[in-house]
Amino acid sequence: MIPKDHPRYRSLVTREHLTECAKTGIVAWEGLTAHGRGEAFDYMIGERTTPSALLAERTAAAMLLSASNPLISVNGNTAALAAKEISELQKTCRARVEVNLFHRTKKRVEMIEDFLRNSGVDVLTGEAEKLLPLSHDRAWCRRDGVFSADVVLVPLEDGDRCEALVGMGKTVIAVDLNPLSRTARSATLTIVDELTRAIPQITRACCDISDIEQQQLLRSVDNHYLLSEAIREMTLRLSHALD
Ligand code: PTJ
Repeated sequence: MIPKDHPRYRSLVTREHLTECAKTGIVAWEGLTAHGRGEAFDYMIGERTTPSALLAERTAAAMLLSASNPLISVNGNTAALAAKEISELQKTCRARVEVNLFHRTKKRVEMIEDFLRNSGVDVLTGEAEKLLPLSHDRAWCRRDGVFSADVVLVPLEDGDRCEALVGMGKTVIAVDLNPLSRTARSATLTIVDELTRAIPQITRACCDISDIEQQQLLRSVDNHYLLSEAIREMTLRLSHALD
């Protein structure tokens, strides 16, 4: 039992939730270590949405709203952490949602799809095929899923698929607290923010963005600048950590 007045209450409750989800199979056991890496980077940005992350989130909203076929690709960690938030974003930007897993089993895919549906997400159904140029199981997707999307939001992605999707000419938006990861560096746009803060910020931006702001953001996408800013914000915070 985690006491409500524990200074790390939210973090501990999240860990407990992810552990429970790992026991049921929604989260891969490897997903727990991935979460730990994310937590470490979240410390470095001060567990808040930084100015550069907010700019990336508003740009992501502009990209999703201007897409003809937007898609949100969901894995185990994303479903466990942010199913409700994904449902809200889907309603706002009319994106399709598809479950794509690295540690893929048919049972896990079905379990995560049901979990998302119970949170109000409209999840793509139908047979997946090995359609992406990858040697691992992230190659599996549906023809009307990631394969045909023009803009793909990929929270907590692995670098291989991110590179493959960019190589296929897609606009790829990553959410990754690690600005040094291959995913972060190869995506069209990377949001260096914690998933449960990032998704609601994108949804909010989808609701209040003007046409003028949308056009401005689309004209000025610069992932290298956003990653440099994220690293600068971390460095600044670290250099004052013991003040
Ligand atoms: O459910 P599956 O089978 O598809 O597997 C999912 C995981 C997450 C295990 C798989 O995609 C994986 O191994 O991912 P990586 O390569 O460890 O990358 C995950 C990235 O997400 C890391 O760079 C973390 O820093 C980052 N991350 C972890 N938790 C969060 C996060 N970024 C934002 N918000 C988080 N909560």
